[in-house]
Amino acid sequence: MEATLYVIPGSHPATAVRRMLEAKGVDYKRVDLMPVISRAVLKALRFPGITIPSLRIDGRKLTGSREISRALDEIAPEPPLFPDDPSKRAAVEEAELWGEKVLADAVRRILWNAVKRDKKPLRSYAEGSRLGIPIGLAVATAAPIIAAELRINGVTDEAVRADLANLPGWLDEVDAWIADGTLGGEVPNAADFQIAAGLRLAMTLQDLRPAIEARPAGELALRLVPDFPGDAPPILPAEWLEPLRAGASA
Ligand SMILES: N[C@@H](CCC(=O)N[C@@H](CS)C(=O)NCC(=O)O)C(=O)O
Repeated sequence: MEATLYVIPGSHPATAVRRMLEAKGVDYKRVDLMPVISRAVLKALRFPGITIPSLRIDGRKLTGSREISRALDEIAPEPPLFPDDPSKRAAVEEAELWGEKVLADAVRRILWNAVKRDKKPLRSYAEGSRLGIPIGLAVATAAPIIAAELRINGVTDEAVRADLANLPGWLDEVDAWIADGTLGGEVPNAADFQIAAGLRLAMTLQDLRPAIEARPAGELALRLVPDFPGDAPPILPAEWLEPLRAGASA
């Protein structure tokens, strides 16, 4: 089976799909793209969308981590990413949707806001990638890409402050899903991979990691995504992080 996965270094939904492919034993070629430039490449390749992850597999072109998880279960059914039982499947689909639309979007906003303040950590997110240009050059010329990503993703300070205030409640939600068995089972499901990858990217920010790593949610993220590039030192304003400290000491 021929598969090519288009990724951006440090992309959490792309990492979710990589781990799904690995779990199913599907070999794939990885193509690393620069953010924003990725849009033109995917358009030129006639994918149905212009976002990462996009996957060419078995003659199909797919864009979107949730579209891909469903297609992978058709193409390579074992081990399944969704349970057979309809009510269990509905719970996994709900958690997966939340992981994509709520958690992953928030983590993306938080990361780009941090990078706007200090772009030096960008280099660490590109570790192990093959962008076709030296990493130093990519980082040195990143300013227009950062500006575009701030716009594309609605990265305002207000939005990011709200995300950080919401994070403790979101972590409680993930812990509750682990407790009720929706997440964290023996065979990882699509929601496990989606949510673990989002949390794992969040944990590359030293500002966030202490609030996540010791809880069931953090353990799930480290178990399913042991390796994730990137390490950002404390960057965000201390007062924005107050809700996390309050949550950690509660
Ligand atoms: N929600 C989408 C992810 C869409 C998305 O925003 N992907 C980012 C990478 S994490 C992207 O393509 N960024 C490049 C850009 O928008 O220019 C999914 O789960 O597939």
